[in-house]
Amino acid sequence: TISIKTSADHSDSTTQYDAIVIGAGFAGMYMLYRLRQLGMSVCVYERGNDVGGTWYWNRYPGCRCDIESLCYSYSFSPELEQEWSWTERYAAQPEILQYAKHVADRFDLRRDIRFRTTVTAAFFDEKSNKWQVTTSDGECARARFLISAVGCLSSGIVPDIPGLTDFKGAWYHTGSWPHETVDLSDKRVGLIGTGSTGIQFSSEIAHSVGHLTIFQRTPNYSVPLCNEPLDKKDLEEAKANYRSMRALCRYSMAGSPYVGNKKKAVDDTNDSRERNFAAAWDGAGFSFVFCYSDLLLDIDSNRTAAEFVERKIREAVKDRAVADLLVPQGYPLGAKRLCVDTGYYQIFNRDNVSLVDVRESPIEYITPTGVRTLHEEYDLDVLVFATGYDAITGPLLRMDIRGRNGRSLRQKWREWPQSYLGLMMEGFPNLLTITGPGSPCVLVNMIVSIEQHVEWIADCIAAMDRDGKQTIEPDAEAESSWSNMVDEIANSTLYPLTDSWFTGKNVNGKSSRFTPYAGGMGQYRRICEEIVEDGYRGFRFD
Ligand code: N01
Repeated sequence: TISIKTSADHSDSTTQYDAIVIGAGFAGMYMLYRLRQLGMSVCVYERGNDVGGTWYWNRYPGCRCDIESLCYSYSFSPELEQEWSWTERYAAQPEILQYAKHVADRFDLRRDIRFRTTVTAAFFDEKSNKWQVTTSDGECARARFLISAVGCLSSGIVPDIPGLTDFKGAWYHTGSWPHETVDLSDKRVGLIGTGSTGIQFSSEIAHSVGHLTIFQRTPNYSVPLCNEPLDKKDLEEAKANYRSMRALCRYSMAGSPYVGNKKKAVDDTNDSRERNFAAAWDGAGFSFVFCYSDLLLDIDSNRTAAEFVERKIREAVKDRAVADLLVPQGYPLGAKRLCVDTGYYQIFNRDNVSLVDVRESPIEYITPTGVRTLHEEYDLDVLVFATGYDAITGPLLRMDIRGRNGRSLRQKWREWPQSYLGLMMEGFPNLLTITGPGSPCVLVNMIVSIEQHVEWIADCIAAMDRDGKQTIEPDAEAESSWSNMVDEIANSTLYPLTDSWFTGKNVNGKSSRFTPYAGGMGQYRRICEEIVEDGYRGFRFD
């Protein structure tokens, strides 16, 4: 068997570990915990000052998770589950960050995390079968396993609009919001972007700013969050039933305990459909999209939901011309990730909120005092970019990763980010990607997705150790047939029918493919289990 060191080996000038993990968000923290249980020496590199990943960086006003807190939390420790008490049905960012910090303290994780350190490059040395990793402070370290826990939405995009450097006011991207309080009261705030982030941000600040100008290119479908405090009784009940709830999440479609309606919307009567949509609108939050089984599969069914949401938007927004602009057109509900809000449409009834259609009147440039569109100039004190992310592959390709024969991941993924199970790539032995492209990742509750990958990786490493294997790598055929299947499943859904960060079309020059595995969390988990039972079918060990 392979001898596993229990502490970092500094015997040559490059520090050696058994495993290097990139990122100390929810994925990296749990990976560290599991690798330590295997007795491995581990270094986690984290570019932030603390743990939390997404929830460390996204501190913008209104930031909140739209997956219920009781299931957007780790399931691996029953003690942790019992001692932590969520205060709201949907937790706000500060509470989730507090939870991440609590986990780091409770399991003493920080001593193996190198904060303020960005991994810039990694190459696989075929002679030693080790990964050599270079960091922003010029250090090198080597490890047998390189595990990416970089997240799917961690590479923010600020659009290249001329004049931004001349802007005299303050500007921010929501994904790197300052730690100190940003005083927006009485300010003229401009917001570019109306995805999940822009919708949360604007709903939160509209009441307290001087004026809010929202520059909208594409209206989004949004449904009410229906957040509420969790009282003592709710919590006690949830804590008593954690195990059965987690079991439901693990084998569900979207990693949540919500059991979707098996009925198809097209098969329902108008009256019953209206009642069903109304009930989902009044309580399901994001799960609105599962209130029929075929809303993401059948365009006619989808249209019934879209029409319902359109009626709700028109009921909420008094000014007809503004409502016209807010109603999404020409793409299916949920094909861009469904947004979830608290009073978003209502803010447009306020005198201090205005909506600018930048599809009709594009932003031409940023002036020292505001934004100039084709038809008008807007004076602003603060400009906020809620303009999204180079998603899923972006955070991986930001690093110069090179596998066998010096081949880079950027080259490999130029056309299409092929992987096996979203976990590994042919030509890149012992590189494992938690929630990589080709896995359910962003389509499901991320924590459920993360835990499944982390556990699969830890079990795989333990099996390799038992069998005396040094490296693991997928076969080219297994990788291409998996990637083709991911593509086929995507094409059987409505997701590819619009441009979005799901398809990569939001990034100039990015190859456009719908990369997440859309077959559901439960089905994916079963496939991973079968592959292991089948002796790690599709993988090669040396
Ligand atoms: O990013 P997005 P996000 N000029 O890409 C617009 C998760 N999340 O940060 O659609 C003008 O969705 C762009 O317009 P268009 C969640 O999974 C979860 O909001 O390209 N506009 C779009 O409106 C989510 O889906 C939570 O025409 C420009 C917006 O910017 C994902 O993160 C909360 C532009 C970008 O929307 C990403 O959401 C927040 C330009 N040059 C986020 N460039 C919860 O849990 C871009 N846009 C609740």
